[in-house]
Amino acid sequence: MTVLAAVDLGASSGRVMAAHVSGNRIGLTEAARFPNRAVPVRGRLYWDVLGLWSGVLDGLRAVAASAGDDTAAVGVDSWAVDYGLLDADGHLLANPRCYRDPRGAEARAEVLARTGAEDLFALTGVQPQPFNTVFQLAAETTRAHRLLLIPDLLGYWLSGEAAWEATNASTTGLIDQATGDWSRDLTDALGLDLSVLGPITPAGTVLGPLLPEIAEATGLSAATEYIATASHDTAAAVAAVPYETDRAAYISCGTWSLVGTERDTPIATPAALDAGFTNERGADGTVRFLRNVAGLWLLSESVDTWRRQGTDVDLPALLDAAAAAERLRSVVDPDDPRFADPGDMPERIRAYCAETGQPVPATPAETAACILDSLALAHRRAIEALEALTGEAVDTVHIVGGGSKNTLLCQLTADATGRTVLAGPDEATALGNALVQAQALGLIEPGPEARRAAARASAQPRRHEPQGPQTPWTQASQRLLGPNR
Ligand code: LFR
Repeated sequence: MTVLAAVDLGASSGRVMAAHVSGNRIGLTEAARFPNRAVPVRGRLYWDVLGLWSGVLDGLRAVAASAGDDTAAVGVDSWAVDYGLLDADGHLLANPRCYRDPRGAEARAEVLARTGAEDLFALTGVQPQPFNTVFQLAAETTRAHRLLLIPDLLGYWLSGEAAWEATNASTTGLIDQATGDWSRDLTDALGLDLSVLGPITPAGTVLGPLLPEIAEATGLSAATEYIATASHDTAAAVAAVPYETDRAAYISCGTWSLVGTERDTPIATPAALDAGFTNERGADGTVRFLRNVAGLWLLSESVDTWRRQGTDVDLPALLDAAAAAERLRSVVDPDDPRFADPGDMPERIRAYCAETGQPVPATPAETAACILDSLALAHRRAIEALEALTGEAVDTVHIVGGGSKNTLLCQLTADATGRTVLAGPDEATALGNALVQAQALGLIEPGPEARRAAARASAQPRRHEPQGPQTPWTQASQRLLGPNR
């Protein structure tokens, strides 16, 4: 049996999964998991990329120990937009910053003053979020020789080959959506150095074998290929959605909830800009038309805060208590900018509720209920906007990724949207990473249809039908967003 190593780096953990391919079915087993978190230093926020690198090598060693020479390839995906800068000899110049670092917001204002938000959106199709690579880059003066996004950086360390993989490159805000290539007009206008970027590599490109020293250090065979998989984690997750109908939307649910559909063409209209949507590229060049909703980040930051303050939190018990709590007692807009930075989330939620004249959540259970109700409402808002912008009805919502294990959030999303929710796979990112690798090696037929069939063969989603009346959700939605949105 062929084994593929899918390295998946998320904002709160990294993992190396062994993907066993048999026919068009992929079964995943976890070889290693290690924590990840942004590290604050003097008001700045960094990633511990060398800690991640050590975790990746340990994970590959574990794959080699169990699958040995059956391991045909390795592919890496991670969150988007962040990068490492290299000198002319290929050495890392500085520790990569985290996208929640404050520097992007200021640069965003300066860039938008020059380009205009609507023109920039029309050019790139990418929602101008403060963390986009374009704004981060505009905030730094660099003598770098190369810029590599995080998965491409790790791929370079593993294979010696530099690549600029298309799905992740599409998130940078530096690509002209009409050509699919870096926009020289934009980099010239902003005074950015285009020479740090190289040719775009399609997802599913075999870059070549692992470097000999990496094969030796991990115990993998010297013939193991490195594949530029769909290296944006969300693109990998979307590549593994087990679609059953063509009227389905997805929510890739984890730190963020990415709510969208796959299309052939982008929508870069002022209405899409206003509604917070973006156009990113998927495997096989599809357009991932989606909105970033602040996701389970609000809950994970709350849990961290309680633990820091000495309250012992058991997550399953907390979710049971949140399920039993009164529904829609108080709701927040999870996308309010005050929730974007790391920190005391329960306090910010209390302040939001007090300011908006709602009951203030006093206990962890009430706070968790508020967060999950609010996320379900934000999912509903995004699905409704999606339908309005695409003119296409959505009857099924696939929730994939780690958040699909949160059965309460899945049920509340079904209730709030009035639509069937299909939950899982929870390891969609690793599965999509492996599916794209399997296609690159010819183990699975090429093209999106064969990939979706393989995703269906590899997953058993859990079904949630909407329960209870829609009226309370509609009323809460108006309370949250105002009657006109
Ligand atoms: C999800 C994700 C989102 C991206 C955000 C920041 O993990 O990749 O798609 O907008 O992280 O990179």
